[in-house]
Amino acid sequence: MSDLRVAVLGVGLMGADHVARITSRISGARVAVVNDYVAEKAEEIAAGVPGCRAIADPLDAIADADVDAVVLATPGSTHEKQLLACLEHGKPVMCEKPLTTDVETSLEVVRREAELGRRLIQVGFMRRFDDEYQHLKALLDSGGLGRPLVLHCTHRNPAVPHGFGSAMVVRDSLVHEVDVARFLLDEEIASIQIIKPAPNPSGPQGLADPQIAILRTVSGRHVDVELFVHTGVGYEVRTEVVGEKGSAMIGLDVGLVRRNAPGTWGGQITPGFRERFGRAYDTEIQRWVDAVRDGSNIDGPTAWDGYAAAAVCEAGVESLNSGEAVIVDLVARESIPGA
Ligand code: ISE
Repeated sequence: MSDLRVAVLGVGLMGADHVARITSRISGARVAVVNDYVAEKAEEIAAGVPGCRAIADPLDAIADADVDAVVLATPGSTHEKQLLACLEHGKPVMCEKPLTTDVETSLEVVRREAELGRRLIQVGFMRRFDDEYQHLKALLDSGGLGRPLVLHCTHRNPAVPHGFGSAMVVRDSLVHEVDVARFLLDEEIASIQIIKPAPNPSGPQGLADPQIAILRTVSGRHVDVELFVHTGVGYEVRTEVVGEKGSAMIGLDVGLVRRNAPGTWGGQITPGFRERFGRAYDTEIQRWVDAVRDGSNIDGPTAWDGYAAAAVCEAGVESLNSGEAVIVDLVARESIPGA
């Protein structure tokens, strides 16, 4: 079977990483086309990949006869149009989060895919492919902790790019914890409240950071998340599950522990999400490529997962502004056959 010909749309940080991984670490696929709104960037990347062309218009790239499948790493605001084009051309697509930037369009994408009667969209919640999350999920599914009751999550970034506002903490960072909670607990989130403690005086002016999110699942289970995106320290993502028969934690970042400096001991903190989740991204893309090649098209989070996360984040942003707990407005999944 010949290699899957992939178009990578958007070759900024994430997209360029995906080009490099498909070209050097993934089997059964090659990057045939790249696109970016900065045309020179796409040209430059294409020049470094054998057999790859840059196509200036993302919709032309999707429609191209030499493209079998698409990776979307474009800005979220462009996803809706690009996802609908992938559905129209019947091309499987791996879409980096968010699915789209608002709940209505996310739901529309879910509906349109369901109407097709086959799944084509996978959403890039890469943590589900991380070894530690996989182990934790297997432990929960085996009943090893009894019924999981409480989830404590820590999400700390050393810094965020200029212009990253308080709502982006919810939509861009918390969204991963929302997916983790849904994945580990296997149920939807019913409500969310965001609390804004005194902000870090060393952080960007006006940024509500840290934030504490309190989520309640449909069956009443509790999830709390500390979001702190400007710590100046490192990338710290920890998850602890407390169940009826004990607890388990991942993300302790315990690599090498040194004890050879006078009076101190310690190790290293992972600097960023690409280092922390690099292997998870590789696994995610390899499994997606394998799924497209065997005709199942996706092997991971679905468009519904993208929509459900968007609905929780939308309620989260409302709570960020009001301070009150907000009920998540999610349509009944059964009302969309095939979703
Ligand atoms: C970033 O966009 C990511 O997706 C990272 O995984 C997350 O930890 C970070 O907070 C986001 O800004």
